[in-house]
Parts: sequence; C-alpha cells; structure tokens
Amino acid sequence: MTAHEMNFDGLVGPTHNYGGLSYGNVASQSNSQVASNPKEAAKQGLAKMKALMDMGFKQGVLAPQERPAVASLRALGFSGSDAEVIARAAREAMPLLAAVSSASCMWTANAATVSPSADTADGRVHFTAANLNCKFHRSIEHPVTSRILGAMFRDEKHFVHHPALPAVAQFGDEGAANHTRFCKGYGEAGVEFFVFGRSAFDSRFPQPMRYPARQTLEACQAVARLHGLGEEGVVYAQQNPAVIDQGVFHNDVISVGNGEVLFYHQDAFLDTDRVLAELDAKLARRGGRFQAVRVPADQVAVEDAVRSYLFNSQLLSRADGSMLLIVPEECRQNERVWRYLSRLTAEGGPIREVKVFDLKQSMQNGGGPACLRLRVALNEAELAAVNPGVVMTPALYDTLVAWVDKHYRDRLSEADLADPQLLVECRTALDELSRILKLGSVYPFQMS
Ligand code: SUG
Repeated sequence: MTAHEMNFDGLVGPTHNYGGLSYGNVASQSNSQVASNPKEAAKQGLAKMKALMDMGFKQGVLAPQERPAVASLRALGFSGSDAEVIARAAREAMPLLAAVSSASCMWTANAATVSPSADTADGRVHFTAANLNCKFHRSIEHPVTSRILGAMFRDEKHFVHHPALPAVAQFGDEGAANHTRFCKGYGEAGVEFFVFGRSAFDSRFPQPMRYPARQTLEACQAVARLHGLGEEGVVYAQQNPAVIDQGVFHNDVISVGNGEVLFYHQDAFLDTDRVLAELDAKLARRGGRFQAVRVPADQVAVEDAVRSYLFNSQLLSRADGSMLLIVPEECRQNERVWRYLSRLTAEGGPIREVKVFDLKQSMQNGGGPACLRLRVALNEAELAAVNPGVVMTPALYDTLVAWVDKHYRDRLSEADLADPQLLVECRTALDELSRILKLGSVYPFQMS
C-alpha cells in the first residue's frame, strides 16, 4: 500500500521564553534571560509548515500545552488561587516558575517515539510518549502530550498509545530525537535505529564527563519491546560521549536519517563501523540499499555542527527519489557549513537541494527544524484516520496566523512570567485552539 511520511510540527505556545533551563544545551544556556518574541516564534514555525505543505509534503500541527503549568506548582506545595500560586512561586522560587512556564513542548521530535505499522508485530502504528525526565521543565509534558496524540490519532484499529516509561533516570527517554527509521519505502518494513547516550545498568558503556546523557539503552529497548519490533528490525548505537560533552544533547544534533540514507558526522557514534555494517545488513534483508553520507570533522567540526544545527535538518524524499535538506538560517551564516553544503548538493549524491528557514526564535533555545517536527509514516488507510482538524491546509494556516496575531505577545521576559494575566491569555488561546484543531478537551483547565 502507498505510504507517506507526515511531519507534525509543534505550534509554538504563547509563553515561549528563554529560561536557560537545559544544562548541556549550549543555545539554551547562552540565551538565558534574553527577551523572547512568542508571536514571531509561532509565525516562524507556521511559515515552515506552510512552505512544506506548498511543496507537496504531508504536514500536520501538534498543539502546545497550558503554561504556566499551575498544577505542577501545586504538586510542589504552592497553594491558593491560580494567581496566588504564581505570585508565591515568583517570589520564592523563580526557577520553578520559569520551568513550568516553558513552551518546550514545541520541540515535538521529543514528544514520542513512533513506529509505523509496517514494522510492528500487530500491524498498527505505535506511539510511546517520551518521559523527558532529564529536565524538570520537560518531564511535565508527557501526560498532556499523550492526550493530544490520542486526540489526533484516535482510531484504535490503526493507532496504539503507550504511556511514558517510568520516570526514573534508568529509563530516560527523549523520544524521536534519538530514533531514526530506515526503509526502502515508507510502507515497507524498515529498520529502526535507536541511539542512546548511556546505559543505566551496564558500566561497559562510557559516559560523558561534563554534560548529561539523556537517553538510556534500557529506554530504547523498552520502546522497541512495547512496539513489537523484532530483533531484525532494530539497530542500537551509542552516541559518542565526547560529542555530548560538546553540546550534542540529542542525537538529532549530530545525525539525521530518511529512507535509505543516513547523514551523519564522523564523530557521532561509538563503534561506527559495526553500527553502519549492521544497518547495511539489516536494511538489505528488508530489500533496501543503505547509504551513509559521512561528514568529515576536517570539513565540519563538531562545534560548527552544534552552532549551525546542520544535522538538525529535515531530510525529505521528493517525488523523483532525490532528497531535500531543510536547514536553519544559521547554516548559511556559518562559512564552513555553507561551503560543505554547496559541495554536497553538487556532487551527485542523494541530497540534491538545500532550503533555508529562519527559525531563530526556536534556535536560540537549541531547537532547529528537526526538533520542531514529529515524523509519522502512514499508509493511506491510516492517513484517512488522522483527525482532519490537525492536517495543515491553506485555510488552517490562515486561521492559525490570525489566532497567533490575536492572542500572542511580541515580547516576553522573565519578569513577565509572574504576570497572572499570562495564564489567562494562554488558556483563552488554547481553548479556542482546541476547537480549531478539533481536539476536544485535552487541557487540564478544560477538565476541572
Ligand atoms: O530539550 N530546549 C530543548 C531543545 C530541544 C531540542 N529538541 C531536539 N533536539 N529534538 C531541550 O533542551 C530550552 C528551554 C529554555 O532554556 O528556556 C529547552 O528546553
């Protein structure tokens, strides 16, 4: 059956700000306390969605979450009315208020790991929400993420939703940011590639010295089991701890894959030859021809990759079989990276064209084009079962731009997070959005 890859981009929420919340993520740390522009951020994201839709790619939208998450503050002992909870947190624990105000759910590559029906034992599409338990501000995302995904992919005949793994360090799970799938065609059985930063139980795997490794081997194995992926359909690799220490906090900051192609930095993994050989052999047994595009360190240093987000690009298959790379503007601004890309597209390999997008508002928090999207491969029957409210169309694009214009501020600083009106604005906007996207009641404030 014909199948497609559909990208579900996170719509940036009204509280987008720079909280400096992600130790190990260089951009998040270095832009801490800079004033943000939520309106611009949301529009930059929407412009990318529209451009991909206009190019003929299947595009969807994933709704943002209610922030500040007052319930998370209540769980930490703050009480009173919502306004009182926010005021007391602002007075006594500003870092907590900043954490529960983050719009980090916009990076939907971290929402879940998704296995298409062609790979799974029961022939359904499986989703496991990511527990994101390495960072407090992200660990509070998964309950609502699960509800939103459930409202987007409702039909139990086609879709299975697993709750997040136990929220302990042993099962640190960052979702699709550490997961790639190789296949001959989207509808054919593929090979799912899980990249972990550390093992919780096996001390033979070296750990980074400076920054945390967020994803564990044990989380990858649990997701593969839950999704019913056979051994022949899975390859595990360890991320090189040395690159984690240079700011590669997710594998999608140092490699990206699509179809039969892996585009990767030479220092991305440990034991690279074994990993590539296993990918090659397993994909060959599924009828595919694995192609590895290796980027040498003497052409693009890890530091340039982290600054430019070259690998946090979207690698998309075009109708003629060639591939298109969607990169952030920061790649064009980096002379070495831009020179490399010019050579890459000229040399006749699988990647033929590069398109540049301005995503600066998200990039300043360490979120590039690939972070902003969750990929879901769907056959025709599954595609027809997706909630039509979240499928991007020219009309939905216009509606969402008008919705952003109506509800979003164009400047947000840390002090603004203490404004109780921000919560009211956010809830009003999301109440309207849940109707626009036909999600039903998914937010805590809609349930009480
Ligand atoms: O988890 N940044 C996110 C960026 C996530 C990028 N996603 C992928 N690579 N797939 C993170 O570190 C920063 C928030 C702040 O500092 O305000 C933040 O959460």
